Amino acid sequence: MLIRHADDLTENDVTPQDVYLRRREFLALGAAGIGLGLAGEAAAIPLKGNVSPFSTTEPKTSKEDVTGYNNFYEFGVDKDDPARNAGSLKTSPWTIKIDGECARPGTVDLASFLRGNTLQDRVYRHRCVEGWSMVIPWLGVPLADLLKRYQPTSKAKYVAFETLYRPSEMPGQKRRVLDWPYREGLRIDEAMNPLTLMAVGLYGETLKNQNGAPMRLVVPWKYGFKSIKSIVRISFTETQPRTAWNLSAPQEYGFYSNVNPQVDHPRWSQASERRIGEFRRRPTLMFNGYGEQVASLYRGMDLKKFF
Ligand SMILES: Nc1nc2c(c(=O)[nH]1)N[C@H]1C(S)=C(S)[C@@H](COP(=O)(O)O)O[C@H]1N2
Ligand SMILES: [Mo]
Repeated sequence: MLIRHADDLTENDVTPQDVYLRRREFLALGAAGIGLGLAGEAAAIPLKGNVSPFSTTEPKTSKEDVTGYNNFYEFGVDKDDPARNAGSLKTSPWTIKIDGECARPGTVDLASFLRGNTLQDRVYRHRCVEGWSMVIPWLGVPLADLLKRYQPTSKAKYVAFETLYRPSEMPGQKRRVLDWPYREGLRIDEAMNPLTLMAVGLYGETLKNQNGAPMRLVVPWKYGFKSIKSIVRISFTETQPRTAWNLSAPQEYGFYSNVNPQVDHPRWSQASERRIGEFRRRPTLMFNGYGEQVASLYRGMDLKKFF
């Protein structure tokens, strides 16, 4: 398996044969699924990625917990609701619209995304604002590789993301728990940071619906809610986008939402966390342990004000 720095990977890199074959398998099965008129959740298809130097070597959270203990309010607010209810979501066909401040607006579809990119295997820490954490082996592509193709203009200061709005398949959207669709946003330099991943799989398979199939964001130095699931729109914007949790409780959830043990949530401490599968709490690390990669993005900012 190739081990190279993420920055060294270019579109011209030769795709390893096994990745290529698995992609063909994926596409073939995807097409078969459509042909048979299958509704609901696509069967998990094996995927493979190159090992990334950004991966942590900490023990991974079990696949059962990663796919069974979720936050995805479109399918209910309890941790086991997404696994029970997300089968109703049809993830094929799927396109993401890319618009706003860019020279080449367009659409991405999952199949061409997989054909055009070398996947990376990234084992990331994941810290939920609620005080628990996991270690998850994602498969995905640096978001920057995708965004650059649409040629953001100099006015593109932020990137806004939107989840699908389809109450017939996302029963949680029938209640106004949040102002649907779920929305998130990043500053452009955060979006372009090599850690920021557009994930299409985990544990060597395509994403399960409860984890945000078919494509979801992963921003490992921020609280989990920034990692928006089942994305259908990405917009380059000049002004800071509204985000679902900030709209719902602005005093509790700011735009930045960087993991920060020194800034408590108004209703609880953020100094420690419980790793799912463990019993003792462990201290929470600044930027979730990714300070080496991202601390420079926030130099000179008051992180209590910009929480
Ligand atoms: N569309 C959407 N995206 C979402 C959420 C959600 O409710 N809706 N929950 C967020 C929260 S709070 C967390 S912790 C992560 C959980 O991701 P996981 O279930 O894959 O671990 O997804 C985030 N993305
Ligand atoms: Mo979360």
